[in-house]
Amino acid sequence: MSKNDTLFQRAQITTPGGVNSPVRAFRSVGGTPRFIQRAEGAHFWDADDKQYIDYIGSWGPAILGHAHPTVIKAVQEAAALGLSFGAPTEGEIMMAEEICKLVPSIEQVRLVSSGTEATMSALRLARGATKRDKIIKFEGCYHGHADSLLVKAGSGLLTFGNPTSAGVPEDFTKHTLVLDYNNCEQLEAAFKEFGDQIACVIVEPVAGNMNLIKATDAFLQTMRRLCDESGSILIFDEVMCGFRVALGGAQSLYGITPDLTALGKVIGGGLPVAAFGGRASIMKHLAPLGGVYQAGTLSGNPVAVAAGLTTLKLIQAPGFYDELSRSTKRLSDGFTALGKKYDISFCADAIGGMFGIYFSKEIPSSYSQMMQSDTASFNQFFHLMLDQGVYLAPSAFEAGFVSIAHSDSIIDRTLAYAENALKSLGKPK
Ligand code: HOZ
Repeated sequence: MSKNDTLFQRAQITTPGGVNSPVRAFRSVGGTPRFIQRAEGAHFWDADDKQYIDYIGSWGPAILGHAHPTVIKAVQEAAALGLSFGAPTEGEIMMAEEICKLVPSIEQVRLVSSGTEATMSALRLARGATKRDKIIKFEGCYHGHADSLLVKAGSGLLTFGNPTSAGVPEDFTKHTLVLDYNNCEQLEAAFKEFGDQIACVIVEPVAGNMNLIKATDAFLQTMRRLCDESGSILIFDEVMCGFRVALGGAQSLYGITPDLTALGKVIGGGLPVAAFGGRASIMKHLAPLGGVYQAGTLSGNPVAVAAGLTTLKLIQAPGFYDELSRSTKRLSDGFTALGKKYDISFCADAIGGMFGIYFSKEIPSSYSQMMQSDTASFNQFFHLMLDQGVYLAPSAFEAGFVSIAHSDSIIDRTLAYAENALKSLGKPK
């Protein structure tokens, strides 16, 4: 029995499903999760000391590659000064200044510890500032596990949503309207019906939780206009795509200014830092200035901030995003070319350091299109890649991540393994 098997059996005794976050359990792809013992650059090693090229990068944060020496040094130095104070530090000011400089729509920012906290707090702030209850989200966008966001579409187009998780009372979701991603007509209809009651629209401008799906310009422009016309707040959830697709986030690529932005992942450089921020006129509603309560013992933790701040400095190196985007595109173009070569419904897409691979004829643009992809072929492909030492996200519905440490030779090796895998897959159509 492998050490991974032994650890998985042991883990299941004391931890539900053996993991601390469900997708890590390999339930959708089957098999034994790999227990990771160490990581460096573009690679990690499992409990059996098998090396993998890592394409999840801790689900986004590892943009510099794992264990970047400058980040590790900053963390060690900060740790030596004390792990947590529960009182403000200069590092938090520097972090806030850096975020406001890099994302101009953010005039003020509050640091928290997870993406879920960031989106949940942004939502409460939007409701508090507008004194409205209703919110709009989009099918397939994941904004963390706050109650009112674990919601799927209701029975009709303009009916409010139903819980997607046990334990979420229907009452908690009755203010959440769930619309189709990239569907401007539905947005128009929703605002026509409920415009003056809508506190906010929350969206992943580049969705990364239904695999990678890019918003269209028209979709984001329509929601910006409708929010302006109705006095609703536009929240960009850039927990995944912020500092990932471009230095200024997806908002800088699309040229759209949200009112509030949620950030996470890259801004912590691998430690738990997330943030939400935006217009000062909205942020002033937050305690201690205003009546919207939010707090956290480990918010702005000095060690986590040291990792985040150092990461934010390093990603500003000249040409960083050009290089990251070039490598990611090399990978996704390579995947697509293989799909064509073997006449398989298999293609890929990329933006900045994020990519998606799809067992479908075309790149999907909505959740329902994504749901039609061939997940059985993905699962086979996942294991064929894993066996060759490539760790892809263990679900057909997750995006992939490339780091600056993924050299051309690592990517070309990945593509050679993908070719082997696709050849042995046969011809799923
Ligand atoms: N929220 C991630 C999936 N989109 C999973 C995070 C994790 O398991 O680490």
